[in-house]
Amino acid sequence: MRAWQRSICCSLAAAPLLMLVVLLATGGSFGEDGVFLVVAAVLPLAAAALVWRFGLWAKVVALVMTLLAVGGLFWVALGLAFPASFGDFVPAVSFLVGFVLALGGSIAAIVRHRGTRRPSVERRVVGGASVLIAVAAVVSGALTLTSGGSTPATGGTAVTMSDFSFAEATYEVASGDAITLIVHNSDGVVHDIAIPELGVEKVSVLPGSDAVVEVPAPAAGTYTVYCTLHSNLDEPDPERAGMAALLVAR
Ligand SMILES: [Cu+2]
Repeated sequence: MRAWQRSICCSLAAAPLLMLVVLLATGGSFGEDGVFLVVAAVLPLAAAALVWRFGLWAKVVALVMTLLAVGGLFWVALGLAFPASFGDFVPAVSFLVGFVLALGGSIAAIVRHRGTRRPSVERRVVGGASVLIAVAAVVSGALTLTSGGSTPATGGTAVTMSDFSFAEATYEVASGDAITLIVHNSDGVVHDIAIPELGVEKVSVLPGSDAVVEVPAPAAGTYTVYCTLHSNLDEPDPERAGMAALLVAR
């Protein structure tokens, strides 16, 4: 297998594998997310094996699979916004680099005639890609280590997020007074919190960090609290919405 093919495999497969490691290392359970991540890691490896083994048709298949990977770009865009979250940022960079290499490589493999290979160009591209991912990993690792572990905030209702859910199904607060939520994220990836019915816009919570969320005095009632990244905002029932909980004001 040629260098750029290896590089594509590694960077595309590394993204979900890295997320899986972060998920398990931070106490998350394997579950559906784990299965999804394993499948996502195997797909680029299978595509590369096809290209390596077979001829033009396999290259076309690889190109189609690359285009399917566009589906993964939504969380890439998301992860790139959080360099201080290793578990989001580094897989995103790795995936994006692998995607660009795969797209360019697949097209070049189909278009190019035999004997017009440019090994020196390929080597330089692959080298540059590796350096880019390594720099992203070092910078993001440093930012993640320095941003987490700050003095825990106090003086409000504690809300903990772990294993892609809220620790409690229901949070009870007093109605009629403004309240403060101290939101702690014990996962290895970014979560956020929003309470649309109370006009509380999403606040991001970095891995291992706290966020202080001010909630304007709620009237007595029940409100749905969402992590907008991992839930369906159109679903008021937290059981079905995904990463959501209830805020009950009495
Ligand atoms: Cu979340």
